[in-house]
Amino acid sequence: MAEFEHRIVRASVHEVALPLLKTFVTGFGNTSSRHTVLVHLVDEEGFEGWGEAPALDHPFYLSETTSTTFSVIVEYALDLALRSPSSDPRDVAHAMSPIRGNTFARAGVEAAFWALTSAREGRPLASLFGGTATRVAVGESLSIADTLDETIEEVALRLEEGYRRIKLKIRPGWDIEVVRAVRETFGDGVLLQVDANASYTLDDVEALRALDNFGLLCIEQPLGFDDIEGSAVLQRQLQTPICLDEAIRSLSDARRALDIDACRNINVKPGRVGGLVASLEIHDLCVEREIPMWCGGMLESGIGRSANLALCSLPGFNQPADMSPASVLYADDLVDPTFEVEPEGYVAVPTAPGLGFNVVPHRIVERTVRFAALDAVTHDIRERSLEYVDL
Ligand code: OSB
Ligand code: MG
Repeated sequence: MAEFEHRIVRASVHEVALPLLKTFVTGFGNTSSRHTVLVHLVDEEGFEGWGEAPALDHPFYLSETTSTTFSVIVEYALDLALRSPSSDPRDVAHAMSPIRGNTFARAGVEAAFWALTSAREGRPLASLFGGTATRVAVGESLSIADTLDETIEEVALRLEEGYRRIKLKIRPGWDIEVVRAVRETFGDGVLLQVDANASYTLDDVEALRALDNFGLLCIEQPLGFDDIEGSAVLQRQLQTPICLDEAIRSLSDARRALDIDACRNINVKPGRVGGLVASLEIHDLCVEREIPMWCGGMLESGIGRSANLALCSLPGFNQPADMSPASVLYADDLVDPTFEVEPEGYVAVPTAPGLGFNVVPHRIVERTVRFAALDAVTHDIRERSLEYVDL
């Protein structure tokens, strides 16, 4: 890729408040406030790259939070990335590899370098990844609701809008009844799956086995967030494929899980696995082992979603993605125009180089609650008053 070094003249980090329309309710609890972290790079020729590090505000999905992500990027990840021998995202990912864990932080920085590289080379992100699909089948991930009627109503709306798959969030006490109600109302033709977000234990095998009767595509992360071994024990007792989300935070986690049959389906989120490079490696592993896979979501803004869409253009992403557009989640998006779901349930893969969408600088500036810029030469952190946030 980059044969010669392009100097980054500006690197900044923004914590941005996103206006969530309603509380997202899952097996790990409620998400009512959503701040995301953005990385912005500008090189000496004026090319820019945006990346998103979409950890949640709280440490109840995984250990990283918006705050830890912001700090690790500002204090460590950006400095290592800027010392990389080249700005090729693979080199950048390697340069950040001394950082243990903190996958969202590393992924956000790496994503900005991918977008920058794409802009410089004038090639869409999807083509840099080697992806060929021009559109991505999408599904919705439905929050746990107060009543079954509410869920039925929302499923009806999404199916009418064309969404190609429904994922119901479940937890003990909100599982078999909601799945049965959706199957009884909409029939067996609907692609349906559930996501427990680590809210069951091996003592709940009977409740989970009861779900085998509903022809689900998968049961996502039934057991503890890091319980790969337990998942293998459970998979032996279930017909429905287990899909791992939380428990796979690297290529080696994915390999370990597949080696012991802890899952037969994988949800790939670039933030969770440490970046797009790791996502591509997990993709290749799943293709080699013929494991169905799909791209999950972290309620990203259009900035993070655009990289996810490019990733989904690869052939191994053979099940619908969690890709509800901003119109479902937020009052508005950080990109404009943003994407919507086409009537047949697809979203187009961006074709323009860079992010493939135009960011709206004034929305980012207005919603930035924490900001830091790195000195381009010394990499010293220059935390500035928010009054000076400017793009
Ligand atoms: O478990 O897949 C999950 C959102 C935040 C954290 C974890 C998860 C989710 C979702 C939402 O299910 C998917 C989306 O981004 O649309
Ligand atoms: Mg999940």
